[in-house]
Amino acid sequence: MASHWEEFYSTHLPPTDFEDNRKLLKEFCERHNKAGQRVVLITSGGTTVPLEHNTVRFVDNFSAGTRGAASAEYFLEHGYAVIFLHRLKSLEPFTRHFTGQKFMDMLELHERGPSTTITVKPDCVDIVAPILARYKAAQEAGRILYVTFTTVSDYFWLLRASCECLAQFETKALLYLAAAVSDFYIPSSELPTHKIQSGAGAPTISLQLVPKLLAPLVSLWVPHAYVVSFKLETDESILITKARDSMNKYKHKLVIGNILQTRRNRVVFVTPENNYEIVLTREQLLSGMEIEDTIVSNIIESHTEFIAQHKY
Ligand code: 9Z3
Repeated sequence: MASHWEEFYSTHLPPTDFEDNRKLLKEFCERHNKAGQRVVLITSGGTTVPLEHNTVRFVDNFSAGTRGAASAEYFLEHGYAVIFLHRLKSLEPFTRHFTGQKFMDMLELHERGPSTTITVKPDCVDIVAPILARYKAAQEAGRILYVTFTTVSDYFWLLRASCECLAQFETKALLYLAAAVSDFYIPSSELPTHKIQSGAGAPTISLQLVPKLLAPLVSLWVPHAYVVSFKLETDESILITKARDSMNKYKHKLVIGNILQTRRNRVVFVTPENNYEIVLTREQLLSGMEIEDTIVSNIIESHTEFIAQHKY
């Protein structure tokens, strides 16, 4: 009998731009693997669960993609090649620093007819320049690949395709699964084609469990990689138990637990050996420090040890 995840792939079509993305992933991975690079797959942002095939309405979640986008910058800084698999329109590395009106407020317009120019305000140059320099360096070296998803089904297809390309890196591949993936969905076969009409009264919507892809990912798709998953909870009293359960079940290398409201300043690392916390103080947060800086440094240290242990 086909497992739950196999059944999912046999009953859900890949996204329309799937083959293009697969080609890009293949090219990116082959180039960096040949160069002996380490690579990280970062998943980031929330997934949607459509309520209709011609989707007008969908179920979504809170994730802004801050964790993934910030972490991507730190992995690039440490020399990793980065596949940034993220929700369309969620935060992206580098541009995340200039969202909303921030960007406009940093510019000055000098209207001189045909020789009109735009400059960065002098007091903003120290903010923009280092970010721009890091952005350009990553682009010019071709060290980051952006791939987008919207629905949970798109995400599933692109995650498996990414893993298929990452397998060749063996222990040099790191998976950093920070996306907030829906646990529930409506299978394609049960979706109405057209917009749900209100005339028929309030609909009862029945969701089903999505397959847990961490199982085939760890044991079949990238069996030699260093896999890190995140566990989100809202109830502190169950966080560590749930994170530990996930580690025992999937037998990967690290689960990072976090609570919705405190996720920017506190996380718990649950490893096969122990648990430990990373906490930022109010002062550290106010000074602009980001918890992802420490999370990424700690993971890279463990990934380096892991690679060394598996060399023969
Ligand atoms: C996380 O726990 C991430 O840290 C956040 C980051 C989504 C909380 P933001 O995008 O938030 O910076 O706003 N990601 C994993 C969430 C998740 O759904 N994990 C599954 C679970 O908890 C397991 S894969 O059951």
